[in-house]
Amino acid sequence: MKREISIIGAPMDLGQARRGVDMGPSAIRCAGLSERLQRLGYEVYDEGDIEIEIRERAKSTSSTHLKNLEAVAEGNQRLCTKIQEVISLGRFPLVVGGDHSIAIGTLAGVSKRAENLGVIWYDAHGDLNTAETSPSGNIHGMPLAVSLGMGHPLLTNIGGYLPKVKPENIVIIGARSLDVGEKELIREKGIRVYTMHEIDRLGMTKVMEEAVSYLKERTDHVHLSLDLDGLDPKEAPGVGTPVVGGISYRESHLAMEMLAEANFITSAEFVEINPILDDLNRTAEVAVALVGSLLGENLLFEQKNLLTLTSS
Ligand code: EXY
Ligand code: MN
Ligand code: MN
Ligand code: MN
Repeated sequence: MKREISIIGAPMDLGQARRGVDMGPSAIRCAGLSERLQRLGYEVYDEGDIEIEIRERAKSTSSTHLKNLEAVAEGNQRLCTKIQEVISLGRFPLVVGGDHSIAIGTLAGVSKRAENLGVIWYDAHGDLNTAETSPSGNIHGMPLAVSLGMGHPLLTNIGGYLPKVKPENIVIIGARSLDVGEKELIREKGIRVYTMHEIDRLGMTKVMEEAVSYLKERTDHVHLSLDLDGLDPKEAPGVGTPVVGGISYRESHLAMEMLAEANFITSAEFVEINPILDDLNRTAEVAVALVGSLLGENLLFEQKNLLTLTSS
């Protein structure tokens, strides 16, 4: 049974305008990511960081309002290749960002092996904009649409195939800031969304039970894409696009613990940690604690609760 995890840093800050999110991988390493996983009993390989162009050299050359398009695409192609390499070694890919545009490369990397990739998108936002609907031109607001095959071909064709995910295999959790075009797309494609309203109303237990059984029925691999801005900014302040009224720290742990129990997550990424905007290194510490819960940490006992981490 393989219990090997590869940490892949993706210091991407070109999918949005604020400085500092490229320091996310470093912050999360400082917060003790490897050690936490080793204590749980996993074999941990830190693959280092994917090369990302620096902002000063990364202007878009083509006629598009998508910011830093070519450099975002190149970084994501490298990330995709790295993930496929890690998967071929039978290891669980754990990607740390970086802004959420890196999900384009992650999903391109993990989807290749799946017939029916499932995606849990834990986020205040839908990240479902296209060039036409985006209010900002920021690619970190687009990765889920890109993965559905919608958007600039330089992005949708990463990995050499499209789409990476079917709309019925997506579950969004924590949404509370959706643009008009994103809402239309959600309705048109029938994407399952648990907004904060549903979380308040049903409770996180019910939301996760439903999400897990929905995805178990229809997918063969499930990727968790966790944007730290899904949490309330009081508890995870170091993010570039905070939205009040978010998921609590404890609800987030409960969600991760339920995913650990379900034992069906085959890849994960933690994104949008911006140490410049943080309160010391609090948000990275939250991320590391959530990774611990996702991968089987037990609150009461030192006892190991290793997940299968099936990678094939
Ligand atoms: N919907 C807005 C946009 O497209 O510009 C904000 C997107 C923020 C995306 C964040 C990280 O999840
Ligand atoms: Mn950079
Ligand atoms: Mn996001
Ligand atoms: Mn977000």
